Amino acid sequence: MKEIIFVGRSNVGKSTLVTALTGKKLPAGKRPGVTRKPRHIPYQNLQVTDMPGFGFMRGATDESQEAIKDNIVHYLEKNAKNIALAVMVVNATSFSEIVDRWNGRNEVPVEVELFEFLHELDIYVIVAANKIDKVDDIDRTLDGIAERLGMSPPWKQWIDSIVPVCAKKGNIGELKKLIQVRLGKVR
Ligand SMILES: Nc1nc2c(ncn2[C@@H]2O[C@H](COP(=O)(O)OP(=O)(O)OP(=O)(O)O)[C@@H](O)[C@H]2O)c(=O)[nH]1
Ligand SMILES: [Mg+2]
Repeated sequence: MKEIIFVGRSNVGKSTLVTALTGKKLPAGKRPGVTRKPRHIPYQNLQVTDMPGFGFMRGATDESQEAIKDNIVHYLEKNAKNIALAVMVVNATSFSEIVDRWNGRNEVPVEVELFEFLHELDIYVIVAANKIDKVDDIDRTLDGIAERLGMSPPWKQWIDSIVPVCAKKGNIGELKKLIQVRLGKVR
């Protein structure tokens, strides 16, 4: 069965978004590190996979955070052929700031690394800019996110690949449309 995979940093709202999409109530929470194992939910004639988040996790050692990241990479490599598309969820309110902080230390930000890795595996990626309810200037914020992922602004040039969402309020209509369009192409 083909799958749609939801990936991203911990606490960005992956599980909330999967719940909004599938109707299946999943554990979500204020603290990072709620989802610890890939969780599969039936959706149409395929399955949606809610992945653990990478990065900071409350109560987890650096080693176990690294191990979770390795597991995600391994999972993607092993299942790449079966993955119809990936939804990379980002927190629209903090994405650019985090990326700039890493770049300032001459490190490749994990989310940028993941984005490129998915492309290397030939997996189509839709970037879902979540928590958009907390953003004042949506266009400016999305321009900044697109730019940091190598998509030159304005973001509206990339409407097949980047979409604002509010998982908490269930405002995910545009994401649903993008998923449908993409699935129509791979089926
Ligand atoms: N303001 C706002 N908060 C949101 C939105 N979506 C999710 N959240 C909140 O963000 C927090 C984390 O949500 P989760 O769905 O658990 O995030 P996750 O990415 O699955 O986290 P991990 O499983 O730890 O990786 C929760 O407190 C959610 O209520 C949104 O659209 N807007
Ligand atoms: Mg989760």
